[in-house]
Amino acid sequence: MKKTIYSLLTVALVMSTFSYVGLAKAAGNLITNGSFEEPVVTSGSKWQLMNSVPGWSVEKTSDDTATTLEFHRGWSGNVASEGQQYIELAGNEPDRIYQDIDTCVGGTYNVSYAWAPRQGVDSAIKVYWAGAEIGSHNGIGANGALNWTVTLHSQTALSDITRIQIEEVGSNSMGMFFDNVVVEETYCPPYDRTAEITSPSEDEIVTGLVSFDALLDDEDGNDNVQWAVRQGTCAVGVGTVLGNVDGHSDSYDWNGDIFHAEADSATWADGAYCFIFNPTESSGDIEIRETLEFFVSNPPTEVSQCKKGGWETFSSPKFKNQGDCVSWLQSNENAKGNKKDN
Ligand SMILES: [Ca+2]
Ligand SMILES: [Ca+2]
Ligand SMILES: [Ca+2]
Ligand SMILES: [Ca+2]
Repeated sequence: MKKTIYSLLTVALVMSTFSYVGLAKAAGNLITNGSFEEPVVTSGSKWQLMNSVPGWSVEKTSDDTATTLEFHRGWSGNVASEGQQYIELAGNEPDRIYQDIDTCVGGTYNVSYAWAPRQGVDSAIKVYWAGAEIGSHNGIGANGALNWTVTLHSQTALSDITRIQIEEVGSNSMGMFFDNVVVEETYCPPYDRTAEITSPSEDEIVTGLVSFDALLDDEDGNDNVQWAVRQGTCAVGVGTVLGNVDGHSDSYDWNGDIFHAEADSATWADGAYCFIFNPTESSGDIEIRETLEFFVSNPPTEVSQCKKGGWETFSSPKFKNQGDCVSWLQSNENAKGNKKDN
Protein backbone atom coordinates (compact mmCIF):
# COMPACT_ATOMS: atom_id res chain seq x y z
CA MET A 1 0.00 0.00 0.00
CA LYS A 2 1.46 3.34 -0.97
CA LYS A 3 2.08 5.96 1.61
CA THR A 4 0.69 9.38 0.77
CA ILE A 5 1.01 12.66 2.57
CA TYR A 6 -1.15 15.59 1.62
CA SER A 7 0.55 18.94 1.64
CA LEU A 8 -1.53 22.08 1.82
CA LEU A 9 1.29 24.54 2.21
CA THR A 10 0.27 26.65 -0.72
CA VAL A 11 -3.43 26.08 -0.75
CA ALA A 12 -6.54 27.35 0.89
CA LEU A 13 -8.97 24.56 0.25
CA VAL A 14 -11.64 22.95 2.30
CA MET A 15 -10.18 19.52 2.67
CA SER A 16 -13.32 17.75 3.72
CA THR A 17 -14.96 18.39 0.36
CA PHE A 18 -12.39 16.37 -1.54
CA SER A 19 -12.23 12.70 -2.15
CA TYR A 20 -8.68 11.60 -2.87
CA VAL A 21 -9.85 8.29 -4.17
CA GLY A 22 -11.88 10.19 -6.75
CA LEU A 23 -9.05 12.57 -7.58
CA ALA A 24 -6.76 9.82 -8.72
CA LYS A 25 -8.79 8.87 -11.76
CA ALA A 26 -11.29 11.68 -11.95
CA ALA A 27 -13.45 11.63 -15.07
CA GLY A 28 -13.19 15.41 -15.18
CA ASN A 29 -9.39 15.53 -15.41
CA LEU A 30 -8.44 18.02 -18.11
CA ILE A 31 -4.89 16.68 -18.29
CA THR A 32 -3.95 14.10 -20.88
CA ASN A 33 -1.77 11.31 -19.53
CA GLY A 34 -1.44 13.10 -16.20
CA SER A 35 -0.41 9.88 -14.48
CA PHE A 36 2.34 9.20 -17.01
CA GLU A 37 1.08 5.70 -17.72
CA GLU A 38 2.02 6.15 -21.39
CA PRO A 39 4.27 5.20 -23.03
CA VAL A 40 4.63 1.95 -21.15
CA VAL A 41 8.15 1.20 -19.93
CA THR A 42 9.21 -2.03 -21.61
CA SER A 43 12.87 -2.04 -20.68
CA GLY A 44 13.97 -4.83 -18.33
CA SER A 45 15.72 -2.18 -16.26
CA LYS A 46 12.25 -0.80 -15.36
CA TRP A 47 13.15 2.72 -16.43
CA GLN A 48 13.32 4.24 -19.89
CA LEU A 49 13.95 7.56 -21.65
CA MET A 50 10.94 8.34 -23.85
CA ASN A 51 11.31 10.38 -27.02
CA SER A 52 7.70 11.45 -27.10
CA VAL A 53 5.08 11.49 -24.38
CA PRO A 54 1.33 11.62 -25.10
CA GLY A 55 -0.12 14.93 -23.93
CA TRP A 56 3.15 16.52 -22.86
CA SER A 57 5.86 18.67 -24.39
CA VAL A 58 9.28 17.94 -22.94
CA GLU A 59 12.31 20.20 -23.06
CA LYS A 60 15.53 20.94 -21.21
CA THR A 61 15.04 23.46 -18.42
CA SER A 62 18.38 25.04 -19.34
CA ASP A 63 17.82 25.98 -22.98
CA ASP A 64 14.25 25.05 -23.97
CA THR A 65 15.40 22.47 -26.54
CA ALA A 66 13.50 19.22 -26.92
CA THR A 67 14.67 16.23 -24.96
CA THR A 68 13.57 12.87 -23.60
CA LEU A 69 11.58 12.18 -20.44
CA GLU A 70 12.59 9.51 -17.98
CA PHE A 71 9.87 7.05 -16.97
CA HIS A 72 10.03 4.56 -14.10
CA ARG A 73 7.90 1.45 -13.70
CA GLY A 74 8.80 -0.37 -10.52
CA TRP A 75 12.44 0.64 -10.70
CA SER A 76 14.24 -0.12 -7.42
CA GLY A 77 10.94 -1.31 -5.99
CA ASN A 78 9.51 2.20 -6.04
CA VAL A 79 5.72 2.50 -6.15
CA ALA A 80 4.00 5.19 -8.24
CA SER A 81 1.63 7.64 -6.58
CA GLU A 82 -1.02 6.56 -9.07
CA GLY A 83 -1.01 3.68 -11.52
CA GLN A 84 2.19 1.84 -12.42
CA GLN A 85 4.49 4.60 -13.62
CA TYR A 86 5.90 7.99 -12.65
CA ILE A 87 8.52 10.23 -14.18
CA GLU A 88 11.81 11.65 -13.04
CA LEU A 89 12.02 15.33 -13.91
CA ALA A 90 15.64 14.85 -14.84
CA GLY A 91 16.46 12.41 -17.59
CA ASN A 92 19.94 13.26 -18.79
CA GLU A 93 19.52 16.79 -17.44
CA PRO A 94 16.93 18.88 -15.56
CA ASP A 95 13.79 18.81 -17.65
CA ARG A 96 10.62 20.80 -18.12
CA ILE A 97 7.23 19.41 -19.12
CA TYR A 98 4.15 21.36 -20.03
CA GLN A 99 0.64 20.90 -21.37
CA ASP A 100 -1.91 23.40 -22.67
CA ILE A 101 -5.48 22.81 -21.59
CA ASP A 102 -8.80 24.34 -22.60
CA THR A 103 -10.10 26.56 -19.83
CA CYS A 104 -12.90 29.07 -19.29
CA VAL A 105 -11.92 32.71 -18.88
CA GLY A 106 -12.60 33.43 -15.23
CA GLY A 107 -13.11 29.74 -14.46
CA THR A 108 -11.70 28.09 -11.36
CA TYR A 109 -9.72 24.87 -11.24
CA ASN A 110 -8.40 22.43 -8.70
CA VAL A 111 -4.86 21.54 -9.63
CA SER A 112 -3.11 18.65 -7.93
CA TYR A 113 0.02 16.59 -8.45
CA ALA A 114 2.27 14.22 -6.53
CA TRP A 115 5.99 14.64 -5.98
CA ALA A 116 8.60 12.59 -4.16
CA PRO A 117 12.31 13.42 -3.79
CA ARG A 118 14.49 10.64 -5.14
CA GLN A 119 16.25 8.64 -2.44
CA GLY A 120 19.51 10.31 -1.47
CA VAL A 121 19.14 13.04 -4.10
CA ASP A 122 18.67 16.76 -3.46
CA SER A 123 16.12 17.93 -6.01
CA ALA A 124 13.86 20.91 -6.57
CA ILE A 125 10.94 21.60 -8.89
CA LYS A 126 8.75 24.55 -9.70
CA VAL A 127 5.17 24.36 -10.96
CA TYR A 128 3.62 27.06 -13.10
CA TRP A 129 0.00 27.81 -14.01
CA ALA A 130 -0.46 30.27 -16.88
CA GLY A 131 3.15 31.40 -16.45
CA ALA A 132 2.82 32.11 -12.72
CA GLU A 133 4.66 29.99 -10.18
CA ILE A 134 2.17 28.16 -7.99
CA GLY A 135 4.41 25.52 -6.44
CA SER A 136 8.03 25.18 -5.38
CA HIS A 137 9.08 21.87 -3.85
CA ASN A 138 12.42 20.43 -2.86
CA GLY A 139 14.00 17.92 -0.60
CA ILE A 140 16.32 14.94 -0.26
CA GLY A 141 14.58 11.59 -0.38
CA ALA A 142 15.10 9.25 2.56
CA ASN A 143 16.01 5.65 1.88
CA GLY A 144 13.17 3.21 1.64
CA ALA A 145 9.72 3.69 0.21
CA LEU A 146 9.06 6.86 -1.77
CA ASN A 147 7.41 9.57 0.27
CA TRP A 148 4.80 10.98 -2.11
CA THR A 149 3.32 14.36 -1.33
CA VAL A 150 0.11 15.38 -3.08
CA THR A 151 -0.15 19.14 -3.41
CA LEU A 152 -3.40 20.94 -4.23
CA HIS A 153 -3.98 24.41 -5.58
CA SER A 154 -7.11 26.31 -6.47
CA GLN A 155 -6.40 28.37 -9.57
CA THR A 156 -8.25 30.77 -11.84
CA ALA A 157 -7.93 30.75 -15.62
CA LEU A 158 -7.40 34.07 -17.36
CA SER A 159 -7.70 32.84 -20.93
CA ASP A 160 -9.28 30.02 -22.89
CA ILE A 161 -6.01 28.11 -23.04
CA THR A 162 -3.91 27.66 -19.92
CA ARG A 163 -0.47 26.11 -19.70
CA ILE A 164 0.55 23.97 -16.76
CA GLN A 165 4.29 23.56 -16.55
CA ILE A 166 6.56 21.63 -14.22
CA GLU A 167 10.33 21.93 -14.27
CA GLU A 168 13.29 20.55 -12.41
CA VAL A 169 15.54 23.36 -11.28
CA GLY A 170 18.33 21.14 -9.94
CA SER A 171 21.55 20.71 -11.84
CA ASN A 172 22.14 17.06 -12.71
CA SER A 173 20.63 13.95 -14.22
CA MET A 174 18.87 12.89 -11.04
CA GLY A 175 15.83 14.82 -9.95
CA MET A 176 12.36 14.85 -8.46
CA PHE A 177 9.96 11.97 -9.05
CA PHE A 178 6.60 13.22 -10.20
CA ASP A 179 3.17 11.72 -10.89
CA ASN A 180 -0.57 12.18 -11.27
CA VAL A 181 -1.29 15.70 -12.49
CA VAL A 182 -5.01 16.37 -12.16
CA VAL A 183 -6.79 19.56 -13.20
CA GLU A 184 -10.51 19.70 -12.57
CA GLU A 185 -12.84 22.54 -13.41
CA THR A 186 -14.88 23.74 -10.43
CA TYR A 187 -16.55 26.72 -12.08
CA CYS A 188 -16.92 28.03 -15.62
CA PRO A 189 -18.70 31.38 -15.90
CA PRO A 190 -21.21 31.74 -18.73
CA TYR A 191 -19.81 33.16 -21.93
CA ASP A 192 -20.38 36.89 -22.22
CA ARG A 193 -23.04 36.47 -24.89
CA THR A 194 -23.99 39.69 -26.63
CA ALA A 195 -26.20 40.77 -29.51
CA GLU A 196 -26.66 43.94 -31.49
CA ILE A 197 -29.22 45.12 -34.00
CA THR A 198 -27.33 46.89 -36.78
CA SER A 199 -30.24 47.85 -39.05
CA PRO A 200 -32.45 49.86 -38.89
CA SER A 201 -30.79 52.34 -36.54
CA GLU A 202 -32.58 53.59 -33.45
CA ASP A 203 -35.55 55.83 -34.33
CA GLU A 204 -34.65 55.72 -38.01
CA ILE A 205 -37.41 56.83 -40.39
CA VAL A 206 -37.63 54.25 -43.12
CA THR A 207 -39.51 53.98 -46.34
CA GLY A 208 -39.80 51.31 -49.00
CA LEU A 209 -37.39 48.38 -48.73
CA VAL A 210 -36.08 47.99 -45.20
CA SER A 211 -33.17 45.79 -44.16
CA PHE A 212 -33.30 44.09 -40.74
CA ASP A 213 -29.86 43.04 -39.56
CA ALA A 214 -28.48 41.78 -36.27
CA LEU A 215 -25.40 40.06 -34.89
CA LEU A 216 -25.03 37.53 -32.09
CA ASP A 217 -21.70 36.86 -30.40
CA ASP A 218 -21.87 33.47 -28.71
CA GLU A 219 -19.36 30.71 -28.19
CA ASP A 220 -21.45 27.95 -29.77
CA GLY A 221 -23.00 29.77 -32.73
CA ASN A 222 -25.78 27.21 -32.97
CA ASP A 223 -28.72 28.92 -31.30
CA ASN A 224 -31.99 29.41 -33.13
CA VAL A 225 -33.62 32.80 -33.40
CA GLN A 226 -37.08 34.23 -32.96
CA TRP A 227 -37.67 37.55 -34.63
CA ALA A 228 -40.53 39.89 -35.34
CA VAL A 229 -41.40 43.36 -36.53
CA ARG A 230 -44.37 44.74 -34.59
CA GLN A 231 -46.45 47.80 -35.16
CA GLY A 232 -46.45 50.26 -32.28
CA THR A 233 -44.97 47.93 -29.68
CA CYS A 234 -42.01 45.77 -28.69
CA ALA A 235 -44.26 43.64 -26.49
CA VAL A 236 -44.77 39.96 -27.12
CA GLY A 237 -47.42 38.59 -29.42
CA VAL A 238 -49.23 41.72 -30.64
CA GLY A 239 -49.08 43.85 -33.77
CA THR A 240 -46.78 41.51 -35.63
CA VAL A 241 -46.33 42.42 -39.30
CA LEU A 242 -43.25 40.32 -40.06
CA GLY A 243 -41.20 37.54 -38.50
CA ASN A 244 -41.14 33.85 -37.66
CA VAL A 245 -43.55 33.98 -34.72
CA ASP A 246 -47.23 34.74 -34.15
CA GLY A 247 -48.20 32.80 -37.26
CA HIS A 248 -45.66 34.51 -39.51
CA SER A 249 -43.08 32.56 -41.44
CA ASP A 250 -41.29 35.26 -43.40
CA SER A 251 -37.97 34.48 -44.97
CA TYR A 252 -34.69 35.38 -43.30
CA ASP A 253 -31.05 34.40 -43.25
CA TRP A 254 -29.48 33.14 -40.03
CA ASN A 255 -26.24 31.23 -39.54
CA GLY A 256 -26.11 31.40 -35.76
CA ASP A 257 -24.16 34.66 -35.79
CA ILE A 258 -25.55 36.91 -38.52
CA PHE A 259 -29.21 37.71 -39.10
CA HIS A 260 -30.72 39.33 -42.16
CA ALA A 261 -34.25 39.86 -43.40
CA GLU A 262 -35.82 42.50 -45.57
CA ALA A 263 -39.28 43.74 -46.31
CA ASP A 264 -41.08 46.38 -48.32
CA SER A 265 -42.57 48.77 -45.80
CA ALA A 266 -44.61 50.54 -48.49
CA THR A 267 -47.59 48.38 -47.62
CA TRP A 268 -47.35 49.13 -43.89
CA ALA A 269 -49.26 51.91 -42.19
CA ASP A 270 -47.09 54.86 -41.23
CA GLY A 271 -45.97 55.06 -37.62
CA ALA A 272 -43.78 53.46 -34.98
CA TYR A 273 -42.52 49.88 -35.29
CA CYS A 274 -40.27 47.63 -33.28
CA PHE A 275 -37.78 45.05 -34.54
CA ILE A 276 -37.34 42.26 -32.00
CA PHE A 277 -34.28 40.01 -32.30
CA ASN A 278 -34.46 37.17 -29.82
CA PRO A 279 -31.82 34.44 -30.10
CA THR A 280 -32.89 31.37 -28.16
CA GLU A 281 -30.75 30.16 -25.31
CA SER A 282 -28.91 26.91 -25.00
CA SER A 283 -27.87 25.55 -21.62
CA GLY A 284 -26.09 28.15 -19.52
CA ASP A 285 -26.63 30.97 -22.02
CA ILE A 286 -27.36 34.48 -20.88
CA GLU A 287 -30.85 35.58 -21.98
CA ILE A 288 -30.87 37.99 -24.90
CA ARG A 289 -33.82 39.85 -26.40
CA GLU A 290 -32.86 42.92 -28.38
CA THR A 291 -35.45 45.47 -29.49
CA LEU A 292 -35.17 48.49 -31.73
CA GLU A 293 -37.82 51.10 -32.48
CA PHE A 294 -38.05 52.79 -35.84
CA PHE A 295 -40.65 54.64 -37.89
CA VAL A 296 -42.21 53.91 -41.21
CA SER A 297 -43.05 56.98 -43.25
CA ASN A 298 -44.23 56.18 -46.72
CA PRO A 299 -44.61 59.03 -49.23
CA PRO A 300 -48.06 60.36 -50.10
CA THR A 301 -49.99 58.53 -52.78
CA GLU A 302 -52.89 60.94 -53.19
CA VAL A 303 -53.09 64.71 -53.40
CA SER A 304 -55.66 64.72 -50.61
CA GLN A 305 -52.93 63.54 -48.24
CA CYS A 306 -51.05 66.80 -48.84
CA LYS A 307 -54.00 68.96 -47.77
CA LYS A 308 -55.11 70.22 -44.34
CA GLY A 309 -51.54 70.15 -43.06
CA GLY A 310 -51.05 66.58 -44.22
CA TRP A 311 -47.85 67.58 -46.05
CA GLU A 312 -46.22 68.14 -42.66
CA THR A 313 -46.64 64.49 -41.66
CA PHE A 314 -44.34 63.12 -44.34
CA SER A 315 -40.70 62.44 -43.59
CA SER A 316 -39.56 60.67 -46.69
CA PRO A 317 -39.60 62.88 -48.60
CA LYS A 318 -40.09 65.98 -46.48
CA PHE A 319 -42.15 68.81 -47.97
CA LYS A 320 -41.79 72.57 -47.54
CA ASN A 321 -45.53 73.18 -47.88
CA GLN A 322 -48.71 71.80 -49.41
CA GLY A 323 -47.72 72.93 -52.90
CA ASP A 324 -44.38 71.15 -52.63
CA CYS A 325 -46.24 67.97 -51.65
CA VAL A 326 -48.70 68.24 -54.53
CA SER A 327 -46.05 68.98 -57.13
CA TRP A 328 -43.95 66.03 -55.87
CA LEU A 329 -46.95 63.76 -56.43
CA GLN A 330 -47.64 65.21 -59.86
CA SER A 331 -44.06 64.73 -60.99
CA ASN A 332 -43.89 61.20 -59.63
CA GLU A 333 -45.01 58.85 -62.37
CA ASN A 334 -45.47 56.07 -59.90
CA ALA A 335 -47.67 58.04 -57.60
CA LYS A 336 -51.04 56.36 -57.68
CA GLY A 337 -52.93 59.35 -56.33
CA ASN A 338 -52.36 61.69 -59.25
CA LYS A 339 -55.45 60.44 -60.92
CA LYS A 340 -57.40 63.66 -61.22
CA ASP A 341 -55.01 64.75 -64.01
CA ASN A 342 -55.61 61.57 -65.98
CA1 LIG B 1 1.35 7.22 -12.62
CA1 LIG C 1 17.72 10.59 -14.61
CA1 LIG D 1 -25.58 29.43 -27.06
CA1 LIG E 1 -33.46 35.12 -26.03
